[in-house]
Amino acid sequence: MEADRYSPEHPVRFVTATSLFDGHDAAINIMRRILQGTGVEVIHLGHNRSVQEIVDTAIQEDAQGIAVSSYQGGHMEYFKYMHDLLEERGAGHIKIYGGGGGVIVEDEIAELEAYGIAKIFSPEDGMRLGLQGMINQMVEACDVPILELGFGISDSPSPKDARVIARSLSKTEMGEPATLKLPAAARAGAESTDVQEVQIGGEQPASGDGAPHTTEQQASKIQNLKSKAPALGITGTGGAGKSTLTDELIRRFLNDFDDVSIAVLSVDPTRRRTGGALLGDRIRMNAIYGDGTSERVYMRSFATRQANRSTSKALQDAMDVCRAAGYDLIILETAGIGQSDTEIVDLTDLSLYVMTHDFGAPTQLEKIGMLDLADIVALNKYEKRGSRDALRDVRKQVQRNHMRFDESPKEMPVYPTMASHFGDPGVTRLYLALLDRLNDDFDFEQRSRLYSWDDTPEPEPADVAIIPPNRQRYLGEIAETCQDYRSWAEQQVTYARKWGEAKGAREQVDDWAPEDQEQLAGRLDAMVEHWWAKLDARCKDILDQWDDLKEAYQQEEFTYTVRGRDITVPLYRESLSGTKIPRVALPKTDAPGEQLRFALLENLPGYFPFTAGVYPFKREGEDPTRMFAGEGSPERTNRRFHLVSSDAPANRLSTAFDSVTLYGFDPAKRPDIYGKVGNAGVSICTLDDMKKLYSGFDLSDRKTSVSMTINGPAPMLMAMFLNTAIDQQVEKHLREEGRWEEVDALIDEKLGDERPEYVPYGPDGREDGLPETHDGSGLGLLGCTGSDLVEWGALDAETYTSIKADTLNVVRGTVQADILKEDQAQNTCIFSTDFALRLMGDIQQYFIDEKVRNFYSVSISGYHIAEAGANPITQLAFTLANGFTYVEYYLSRGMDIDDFAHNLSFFFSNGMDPEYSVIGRVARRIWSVAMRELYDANERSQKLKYHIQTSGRSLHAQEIQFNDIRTTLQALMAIYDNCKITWWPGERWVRFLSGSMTRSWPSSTGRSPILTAG
Ligand code: B12
Repeated sequence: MEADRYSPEHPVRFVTATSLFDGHDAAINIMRRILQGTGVEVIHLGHNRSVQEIVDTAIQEDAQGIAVSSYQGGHMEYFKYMHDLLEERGAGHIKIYGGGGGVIVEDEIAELEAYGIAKIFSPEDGMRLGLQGMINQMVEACDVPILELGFGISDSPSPKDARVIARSLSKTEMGEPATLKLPAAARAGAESTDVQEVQIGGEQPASGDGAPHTTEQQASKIQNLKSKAPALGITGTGGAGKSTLTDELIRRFLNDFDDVSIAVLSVDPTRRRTGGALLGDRIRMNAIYGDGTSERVYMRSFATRQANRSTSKALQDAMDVCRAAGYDLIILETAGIGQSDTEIVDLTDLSLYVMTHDFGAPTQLEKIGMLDLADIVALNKYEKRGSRDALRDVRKQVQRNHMRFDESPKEMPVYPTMASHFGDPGVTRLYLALLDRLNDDFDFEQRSRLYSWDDTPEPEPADVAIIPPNRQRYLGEIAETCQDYRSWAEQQVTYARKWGEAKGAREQVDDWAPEDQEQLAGRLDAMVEHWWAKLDARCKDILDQWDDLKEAYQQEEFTYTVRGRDITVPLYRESLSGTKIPRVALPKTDAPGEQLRFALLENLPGYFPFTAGVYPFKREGEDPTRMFAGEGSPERTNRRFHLVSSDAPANRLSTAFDSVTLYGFDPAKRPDIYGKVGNAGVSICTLDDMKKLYSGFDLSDRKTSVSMTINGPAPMLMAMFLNTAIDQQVEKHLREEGRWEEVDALIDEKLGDERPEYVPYGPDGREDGLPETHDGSGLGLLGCTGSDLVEWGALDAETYTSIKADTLNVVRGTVQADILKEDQAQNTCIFSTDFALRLMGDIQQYFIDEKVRNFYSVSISGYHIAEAGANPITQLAFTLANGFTYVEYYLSRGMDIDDFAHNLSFFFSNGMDPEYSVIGRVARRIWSVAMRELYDANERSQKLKYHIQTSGRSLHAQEIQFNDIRTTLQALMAIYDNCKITWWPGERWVRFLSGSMTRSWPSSTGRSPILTAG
């Protein structure tokens, strides 16, 4: 039974996040929502957060607790480091909570809790306490007045010490006076080292209208301090991108000036029903973290603690605290609630209103009070359709509001921006406008070093558009195309049925021989002719050829052609009891309507619309499996790859990278990185690592195929992979030419002691030699490349170029590289989505130019979308939409559909829901119809190829004994649905098979049944 909700007596604040290089945010999202529902103010940082970022945040936000999910391993180092850093910063009172399903095992939990982590929740805790029960435990333990929890601060902290400011702000927020001890030297002109005390907030009641409520005397004291920092108020409609814009403005201030410091105060509403709040602005702030930045930027999130008010009563005091501390600029960001959110104008010196084109009819603009009051307006998300018209309307409205009819609307302080685009000139222009105002109206005295009006053009949406404006309705068009095809097919089926009926009646007239036979026959002939004439030529062909096709599939063998190669396969399998079972069966119907319905909507495997499969038969001689591995060093994983494929006829490898690699970082000794190196994946950060990883496997062999689960840094890893494949062939060539010894000596001479080695470390330390099946190949060019050999005169450029071209032509595999689903579900994003998409386009273009024909440039993945919470239908909808987005983008770059569509592959999750039994069929049909009917693509491009991975989410601790059965059923369903390959990875240690097991579990065969991983 779910526990009752605990009601905190005091304001409780938590920072929530997932750990570094960790995109598993589903769990923490659940936990933070329940925390909010339990009355907690949650400062949510999202995924992939370093210990430093979380600790800085918890201190600046004066939180009682931190809650982190950690699924990527390295949790021992991570949580301990967090504890140590908090202690070191005098913030040991902040309690740390965590969880990570079955990844954090019992002994580790005990060790962490003994170290000082308040609690790590296991799946067993979840079962015992329920979700609410776990949250209650945390909230109750943290339900302590924050002011009673002391920071360990030395006697004379710097005025900008985050802990002092944090606590002062907490005091003013509670209506208590905050006393700041400031060096008198901070006062203009003062030279003494005396300390002066300033009291802010406290006894005097709030004025209620948001006016300052420090006493006059105090106010003048602050005034006297060096800084009368101007306050910039930023408000706007929800979803307008205020925080992203704020972040981009801060980034420009920080880049532009070495000594400008900024305090950001951000306000979000408290939920009236629960008393909790999601303080979500920090999640968009990137510029405020980084080396040395924490001294220059302080950020604090406030909840209104009183629903329906967008600014907290304490804000004026809060700004005074920041002024007194010496910040040069205060930014106050409030949630724009309703159209009359104009309080910010009273609280700040300069105000910025952020809106988008999405305001409805132009008359609505007349109701927006901020268009009357704001000093500057930003029309953000300018790349969206309709923004140009909106800009014109807003400028007109501002002109009207301010009666500035003698000026052009273009002169109005309304700036189009696209804050989510890196380096957007619109944001830079807005920044310059703000800077001008700060300098002109307040003594900000800072002139931009990096930006100028002259060098910054107006933003141009077309420059950033991934999909050209005239194609933005593509998803609608695809839906219409599929619906039209369906309607057309249904209509053709009706004609065929009627034709069949007429033909049948005509035949009966012959047999029956009625009196008016001749007349009837003539009329029926006309009817037969009528319906036949209505049928489309394609449908006539289908009906004409039905019997021949049926006969062809009733022979012993069938021959078909794939890319010019004839493949002959048996058409029957024999059961143990001797029954001959056809591998493909046509529907047993003579009715033309039914025949046509089958052919148009289902069809045999290998025939449009490929519902049953894209090839006539399953591939023989290569199992639909991949050997999945990745742990520790490249050498260790290489040994593993050799072991798991030792007796396989084809080397089908699948690579799991560690989370440090997944996020494009280098391994490092910093504890929150160190613990994750080589954990749950292989650590690859150089070309040499990649060469070692696949050494002993000929990547150009037709029987070798490699898949790589990498997305954010996919372009870089792909480059490493291709170079590995090329250098392998260079080495092979030199050996075949009998020149290897000579070149080997040259490399020795060039690299000396720096020449890298394959160092096989195993679980027991350094091991000797290469794996048994490793022929020593692929290691010769460690430390150098084929092009180095050209430079050193050891290889002629022509030979190298031809080896390169041949290799690119034959190399086989898949790189996941799907950035859209990263943005939606898996979160290994390291660049902006636009930029990452452009990189994907570059890679696809390279594949076309260099004729990389046997490699999938992307694996468009629904798996992660499903595992993050989608049902089978939404999984498919998002995934196909993403696939079509790539199509549209590549087309917009001028690529021909038939040059790239065959490089696209798909990847779905199979769970237990009934829809999973047909997910492949539905996907194939939609894809092929859209490809043929809308994009005019050739047959090869119409074939959607996908693989399935069994659902990790469907595995759980409650019925752990059924997990294997579930997985097997899912895999079976996938095979029945004719998926290209099913992921049956081979991991020796299925420690995390269910994510709920609490100890390492060596499988008895040395090959695990199935390991789930994305
Ligand atoms: C869902 C999932 C995914 C989804 C994540 C979607 C998302 N946005 O969150 C996707 C498919 C994207 C994914 C990807 C990957 N995954 Co994954 N994933 C899982 C899975 C199936 C479930 C994790 C989960 O969210 N559980 C739901 C939570 C609520 O339940 P729970 O984990 O049991 O947690 C309990 C308690 O610990 C507690 N709890 C948890 N956190 C917190 C926090 C707080 C504050 C509190 C109070 C309580 C609490 O709540 C639960 C109560 O019962 C697990 C396997 C499994 N079945 O557990 C693998 C698993 C975690 N993934 C794994 C791996 C390796 C990966 C990848 C690295 C694979 C790869 N090579 O690409 C990627 C990396 C992604 C990334 N960006 O970091 C491994 C980790 C192995 C390891 N560390 O050694 C696992 C264990 C699977 C496996 N067997 O290999 N994954």
